[in-house]
Amino acid sequence: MKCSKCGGPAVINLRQHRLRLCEAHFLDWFAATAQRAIEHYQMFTPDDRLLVAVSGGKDSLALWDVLLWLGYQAEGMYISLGIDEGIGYSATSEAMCRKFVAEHHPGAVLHVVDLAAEYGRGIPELARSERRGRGKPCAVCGLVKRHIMNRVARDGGFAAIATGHNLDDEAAVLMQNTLHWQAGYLARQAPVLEEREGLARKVKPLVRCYERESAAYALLRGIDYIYDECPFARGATTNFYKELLNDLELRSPGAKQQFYLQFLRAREAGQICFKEVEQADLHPCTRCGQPTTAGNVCAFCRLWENR
Ligand code: Q46
Ligand code: ZN
Ligand code: ZN
Repeated sequence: MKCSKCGGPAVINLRQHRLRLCEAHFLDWFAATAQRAIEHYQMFTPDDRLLVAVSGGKDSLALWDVLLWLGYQAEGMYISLGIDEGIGYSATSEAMCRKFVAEHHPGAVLHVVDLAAEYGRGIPELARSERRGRGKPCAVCGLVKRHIMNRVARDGGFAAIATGHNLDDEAAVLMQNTLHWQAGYLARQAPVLEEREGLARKVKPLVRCYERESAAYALLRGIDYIYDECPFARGATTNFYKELLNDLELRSPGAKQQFYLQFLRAREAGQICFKEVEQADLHPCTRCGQPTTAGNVCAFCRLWENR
C-alpha cells in the first residue's frame, strides 16, 4: 500500500476519502482536518485561551496534542472522579494525563480537580447516596463534570471548553436522536455550543475525524493512553449505535461521515430545521453562583446535601 501523496509506504487507508497515507502525511492530514473544522465552525482563534477536557483517553489527548501542535493556547483539565471498580480507572487515567504532559509537552498546564479530596466523595459513593444515580452513576457524573468544567473555565477566563468528541460519537448520538425524533436535541446537536448566561462556550474540533483516526494519531505520535473505557460505560446505548454505524461503514465506506456531515450541511443551508425547545431561564445559584434552571440552589450543590 502506497501513500497517495508521496508514494512512500502508507500506514493507514482512509477509505471514505479514498486516501492512503504514510505516517508524516497522515499526521499532517489529521491536523489539517481539525484546523478546517475550527475555521469552518468558527470555533476559536489563536488569541483565545482554551480549556481542553482530558480523560486520559485517546481522543482527548490527541485533541490536546494537535491543538498545541497547531499553535493554540490550550490548557488541560482533568477531573479525578474516584472510580476504581477493581481496575484503578481514575488513578490510571490521571497518570496517563500527567505522563502525556511530562513526555510530550512539559511546559503545558494541566488543571486537576480531585472530587473526593475537594468535596469529600467520589462518583461511586455520591451515586449510592443519590436516588437518580442508583445502579448507574452516569447522570450524577455528567452533572458533576459539567459543573466543575464550567467553574474552572469561568474562573480561569477561558474562551471555550474543547472536548475530544469525534465523528463516531456525534454520528451515534445523531442516530439515536433521529430514531427517537428528539427534535429538541437535534436542534442543539452542533460542533459549537455558544456561551449562555454563565455557561461556558463548548467546541468539538475533532468532529470530522473518525475514532480510528484519533487512535491512529495517538499511536503514531507515541501518546500512551488508557485503553479501558470507564467501567460504568459498559452497555451504554451510544456504543450500540456506534456498532450499527460501523457495520454500515464496512458495507459502504463513508456512510458514517455522510450521515453526520450532511446533517450539519443541510441544517446550515436551512434545508432542514428543528424548532429549539424553549430553554428554561438561567439564574445564579445562591450557594456557588453558577447558572441553574432549578430553584435557588443548583443541582450540584444539592448533591452534597444527601448523606
Ligand atoms: S465517566 Fe462518568 Fe462516563 Fe464513567 S461514570 Fe458514566 S459518565 S461512563 S463518559
Ligand atoms: Zn506520504
Ligand atoms: Zn450551586
